[in-house]
Amino acid sequence: MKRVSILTKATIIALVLSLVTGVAVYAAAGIDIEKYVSVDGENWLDADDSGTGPTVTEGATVLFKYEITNTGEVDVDPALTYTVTDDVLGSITDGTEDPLGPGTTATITKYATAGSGEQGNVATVNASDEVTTYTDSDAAYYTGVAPVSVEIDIKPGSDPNSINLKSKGVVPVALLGSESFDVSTVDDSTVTFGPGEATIAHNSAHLEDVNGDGYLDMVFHFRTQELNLDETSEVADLTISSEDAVGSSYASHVGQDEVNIVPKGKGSKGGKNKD
Ligand SMILES: [Ca+2]
Ligand SMILES: [Ca+2]
Ligand SMILES: [Ca+2]
Repeated sequence: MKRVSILTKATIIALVLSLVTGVAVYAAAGIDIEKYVSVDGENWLDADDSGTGPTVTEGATVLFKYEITNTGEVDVDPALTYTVTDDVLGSITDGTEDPLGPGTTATITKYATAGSGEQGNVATVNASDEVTTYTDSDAAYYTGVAPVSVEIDIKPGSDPNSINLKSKGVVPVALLGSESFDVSTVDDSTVTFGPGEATIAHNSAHLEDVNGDGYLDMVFHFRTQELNLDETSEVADLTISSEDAVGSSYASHVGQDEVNIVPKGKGSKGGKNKD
């Protein structure tokens, strides 16, 4: 007899109460919340514990779904109302306009911008039928990861990569392919360069193996005047953007190379060292 389950104990208590009072005992109300997380809005993970959530690129949208269920068995009057708060996203709903009947579930979806590293947060529901209050909490974890790092070569064939800020011309930048990165799959309209986030100057990029390693590279040209580089610039980033689950753009791949700004500003002894 050592395996008396909690359910059995509860049933016994309910039976005893029923016998004593002559009134059947039901679970009048109760509340449950489950918080889920998704990258694509289709595959949802409960992710209650550290390490069980999805990975999301920093800056992309991460989606959360909250399912709130009245676990009660009978209608209560007044009806069960609820509020949901999230310790990171704040108020999710006050729920008061749409009270929950017994056995019914309300579903709410929210978006957030993915942060860096593992992120865990907890949603809490508080419900009331004006006599009794009920509460439940549930977590969801995800891990924000940096964009994929790619190799680039500013001014292929030149080193240093001198850029004349007064130039009215263009700067060539090669995105280097490798065994694991087929650059021909890159949509050149999603590529930007420099702090000015310049888009490509010509109608399209071209494929060429600029470093002779046997893998095709993609060569873009950007107008120098659109780069927003200045005399203090030492590096410049090439960014490839992708669309996330809600259609927002985020940096999915980033490559960086050095720049040598010319002419040097006042006080700099650049001397005769011409590009
Ligand atoms: Ca969860
Ligand atoms: Ca170069
Ligand atoms: Ca190559």
